[in-house]
Amino acid sequence: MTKNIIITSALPYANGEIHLGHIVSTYLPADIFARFCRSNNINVVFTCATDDFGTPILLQSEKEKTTPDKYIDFWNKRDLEDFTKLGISFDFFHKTSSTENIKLTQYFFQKILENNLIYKKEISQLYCKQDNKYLPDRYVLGTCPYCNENDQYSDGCEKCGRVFTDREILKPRCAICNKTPKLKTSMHYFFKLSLLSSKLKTWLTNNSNLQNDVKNYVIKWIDDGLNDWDITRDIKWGVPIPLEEAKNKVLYGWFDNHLAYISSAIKFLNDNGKDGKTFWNESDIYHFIGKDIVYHHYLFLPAMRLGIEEEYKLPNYIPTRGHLTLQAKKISKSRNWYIGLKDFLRIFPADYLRFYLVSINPYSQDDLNFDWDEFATKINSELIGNFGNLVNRALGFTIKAFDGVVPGPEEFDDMDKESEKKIKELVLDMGKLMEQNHLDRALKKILQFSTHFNQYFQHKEPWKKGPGTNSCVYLSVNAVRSLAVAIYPFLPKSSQKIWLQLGMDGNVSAQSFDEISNIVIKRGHRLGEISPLFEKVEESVIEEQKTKLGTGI
Ligand code: B3M
Ligand code: ZN
Repeated sequence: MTKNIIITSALPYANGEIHLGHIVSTYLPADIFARFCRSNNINVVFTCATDDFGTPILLQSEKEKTTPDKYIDFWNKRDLEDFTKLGISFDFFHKTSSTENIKLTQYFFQKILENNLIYKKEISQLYCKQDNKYLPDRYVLGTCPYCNENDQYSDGCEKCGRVFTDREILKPRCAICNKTPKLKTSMHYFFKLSLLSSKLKTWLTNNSNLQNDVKNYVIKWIDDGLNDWDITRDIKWGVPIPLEEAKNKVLYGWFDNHLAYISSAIKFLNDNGKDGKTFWNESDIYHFIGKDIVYHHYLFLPAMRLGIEEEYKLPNYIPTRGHLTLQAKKISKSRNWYIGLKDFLRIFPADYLRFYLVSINPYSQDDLNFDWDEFATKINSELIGNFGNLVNRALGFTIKAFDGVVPGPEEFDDMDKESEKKIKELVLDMGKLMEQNHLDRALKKILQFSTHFNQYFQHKEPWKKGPGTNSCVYLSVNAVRSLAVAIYPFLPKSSQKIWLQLGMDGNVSAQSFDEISNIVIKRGHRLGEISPLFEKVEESVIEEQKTKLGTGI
């Protein structure tokens, strides 16, 4: 691993609350990875921002009779609040409408233009006479020209992932008044994506860090032929095109939004006395995304950086994960088939959600399902019954039988030796998986480790105070310490609680990850005060949650 790592999560639209669907692919994996890297003494910059521009936001702020500025400010604050409650540890949460991002976007536009990668073309655009406006992107609903899915917006299809335009969508209708729009001409700027096809293909092919299955279908899109990309919109809400002749036009949201990865990271670094641009270019760069925005991150984003001669480094990794369904049905806000993050965290601790979502979330594009019963089972049997049980038992017994003072070991028998080996090997077992982003599998290793120690404790029966009791207590308490450090990236709050119960100094977040496998707690160490870490999830509470779905409550 290198010394500098930049981590970004896909930017939430400043348009409505964060729900569980957002968390699973992007924010949680990125946070766990960021915490893991920090524990490895790497300089991590983990940034995100709200995605402020574009038609949906303009549309919604119009509906709510407020200004887009006020509207996005509200959601920017609210999103950060919600993320913080979940323990998402952004170093900086900015905005795509920030001065820094507007400047950087205009700089990219100008540079790409100078490099002859932008041309102008008069096109016909859908225009609604009733509402008196051009209707880009989400102002138009219709049928996907590739897979025939109905009720898609004119900028791309949620079902098949293809990106298209309002001229291509079938059976278009105005999203404001539902009337069929007419065509009207307008001058637009196009980015020569097609010209960059072979460069993009080379970059994708040579980058062995990208997940192969995603890479392969993106390469297939390139082989099928890329369309040049219309980067202009005839609306007022967006980054102004820095040309006198294009006064009433703005740049498309997907031209500026991913540039906020760069502008936010650099601002944060510059504000903290570093040279942000140099840091960016010397870092390993990770953009965490969900699979619905593959096209934008594997084509538009690298194409723009290639278009200015890689003045800003391209990503090394684009960890891409699947969608979340809820009780096996598609998440939908309008049908109230969704769970808001804030509401969830009113009822359950953040670490419960983190535990469950990681445990069902592989490093792949497979879709995942949030299931209330499975959630309760996982928390009650794995987190509490296995992990929490070991912590409770080992520490509780030390308090009861040894007055909270850890005894020194006796000579180890075979079982003790095997357990000592488990401690020594834990960091290797899970560290590699964490580096490779297999977070679910790393978590599984931790649970296997605590299963082992539960069995060991049970087998040794220290409450009988026979020979070997001291070794058992000594090793079990040390195993709990290893667990506290290992579980930190996943369950930051609970791991700090364990740390305090162990009577350790400072903060568990300051522990270096390779210390997981050291036997640090020695004879005579005094434990802190203990209390149960977790509370069981009651069936009645789960049933209540289920009834809230789909009822509009
Ligand atoms: N704002 C959210 C989405 O399409 C979009 C991501 C931008 S990442 C640069 O899911
Ligand atoms: Zn209309």
